Parts: sequence; structure tokens; C-alpha cells
Amino acid sequence: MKPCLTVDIGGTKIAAAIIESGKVLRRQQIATPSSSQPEEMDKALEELLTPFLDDISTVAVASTGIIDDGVLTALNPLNLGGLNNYPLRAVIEKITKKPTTVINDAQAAAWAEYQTLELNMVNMAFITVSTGVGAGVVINDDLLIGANGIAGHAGHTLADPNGPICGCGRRGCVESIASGTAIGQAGKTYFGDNCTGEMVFKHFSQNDPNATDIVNGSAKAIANLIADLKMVLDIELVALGGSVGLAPHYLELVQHYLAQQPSPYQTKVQHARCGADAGLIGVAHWASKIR
Ligand code: ADP
Ligand code: BMX
Ligand code: ZN
Repeated sequence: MKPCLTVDIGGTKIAAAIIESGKVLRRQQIATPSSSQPEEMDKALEELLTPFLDDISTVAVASTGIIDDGVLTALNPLNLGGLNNYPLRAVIEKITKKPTTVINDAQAAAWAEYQTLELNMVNMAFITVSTGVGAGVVINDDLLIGANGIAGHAGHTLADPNGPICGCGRRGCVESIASGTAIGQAGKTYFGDNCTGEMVFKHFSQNDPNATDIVNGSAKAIANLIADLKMVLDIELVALGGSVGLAPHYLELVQHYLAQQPSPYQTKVQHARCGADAGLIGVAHWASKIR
């Protein structure tokens, strides 16, 4: 049987690859279209996926947003050009003519990371600090998706009731303080209107005090989120991913702030072992489990 084509749709980039025997092959990446026009996404997906079509038998997609029965709705529309009720599974099945499985990107990544862990671990979480802040949780050896696909959206729990308005409409979500987008937004005051999260990290690596404050604020919000998850779900481990989560020294900062909490709130935090490919690897594994 031919292998599975996997796709990871993030707020900033879309990756596609073939997964064979757990290995990521022929990985291709494009920028995520920022338009609210669904046709732009249709076109981008068609261009990215067409070169693979002769070589695959199934498709598995991990995507940012709430995925309910194959339909994508952005919880934070600012992260995805406002796509709403986008029939992601139907679009991909039309392009590929292959059976397609779709789940949320952070849920998929949690499943990938869970496969890499010691066998006695039953409750864990994956957190991506990227365009947004996403999370996926594995509880009692099973991935939590929820009746509406929302389970794990911990980036939209409260970090600061007086914080910025989040793109989801609520004030002070973790995502509004900690995400790469929020970091870039906060950096505009010091580094100009075109500032991005990546630029703030460049200044942070040069010990700029303003960049250091912004990155510390993000890491502190993530540490508090981890402490909250520990209390609700008795999480034994958190895998941290996304370009911010994997950036140099960020993990150490999160561990530093978490270590300041009382001991019941603490848990092990490590980089995602699958790195930037966690979504691709996890959704391939999930699709083969449920098929
Ligand atoms: P996606 O959300 O599409 O999965 P990423 O994980 O790359 O994509 O996250 C994008 C965010 O990460 C943007 O806010 C970007 O500015 C920021 N970013 C990209 N590269 C880096 C880097 N090397 N260090 C820190 N932040 C980065
Ligand atoms: C947002 C939300 C989540 C997603 C998370 C990380 C949207 C479009 N996305 O909280 O569904 O898991 O971002 O996504 O509402 P990423 O784009 O940063 O990878
Ligand atoms: Zn929010």
C-alpha cells in the first residue's frame, strides 16, 4: 500500500510530507495565505499537494483552528485570515481523491509526543507557542478531542483579566500575551511597526532589556498555564513546541518560572522530541489508529 500524505496547517506556515515507517520524507513548506477568501486557501493547498498525488493512498491533516467533523473554524480569526466554516476535509478530498482525516494541530502534536514517552506515563500535554498558543492533552492513554473538537484549547484560558483583548474576543487569554504574534505586537513599541516575534527573539539573544521583558512575560504565562494544567489534569509531562517554544533559552525560562510555584504545581517540561514535525507525525499516527 502507498504511504500517507500528511499536512500541517499553521497560522504562519503549511507543511506537507510523506510519512513512511515513522520517517518524514519529501517535506515541503509554504506560507499560510492571510486572506479570508477560502479560494486562496483552496489554491495554496492544491499547489502544495498536487506533486504528491501519484505516490499516496491516504491523507492526514493537522490544522490550526477548531476542527469539528472535518470543518475548520478559527477560534482566533486573526491567526487565519478569518476563515470560518471552511470545509477542510472536503477540500482536501476533492484535491486528492483520497480518504482524509483531519484534527487540530496541537492535538496531533500531543499524540506524536505521547508515542515517544516512557510506557508508564498516562497523562501528558503538548503546548505550541507559535502564531497562537495551542495545546493537546492525552489523558488515560487517549487523545482528548471533545464532542466539538475544542478539547485542549488551553491558549484561551485566562492569563491576565486586565491583559490585551485576544483575537478570539476574550480579554487576557494566554495567547494574547505569550504567542509569537503577541510577542511581535508588544515589540512594535521598541522595534518598529514591522516587528515580528522572530525579531524580538533576535533582540532577546543580544540581551536587549525590552525584548527580555517581553519574552519573560510570555514564558511566565506559559509556566502558569502548565501549573493550571497540572492541577486540573495531573499532567506528568509537558512537551513544548512551535517556533517560540523551540527557540533558544525559552524552555529554560518556562522551567525557571514554573520552579517558583509550590511543588504540587510543578511537572517535567521538555522540548517536543518530534520538533517542528510533531503535527505531521502525530496526525499520521492518529489516522492509522482510527482507520
Ligand atoms: P505556525 O504557527 O504556522 O505553526 P511557527 O511555529 O513557525 O508557525 O510560529 C510562528 C511564530 O513564531 C511567528 O510569530 C514568528 O514570528 C515566530 N518565530 C518564527 N521563527 C522564530 C524563531 N526562530 N524564534 C522565535 N520566534 C520565531
Ligand atoms: C489558536 C487556535 C488553535 C491552534 C493554536 C495554535 C485558530 C486559528 N487557532 O489558539 O486552534 O491550535 O492557535 O496554532 O483559532 P498555530 O497556528 O500557532 O500552530
Ligand atoms: Zn483567546
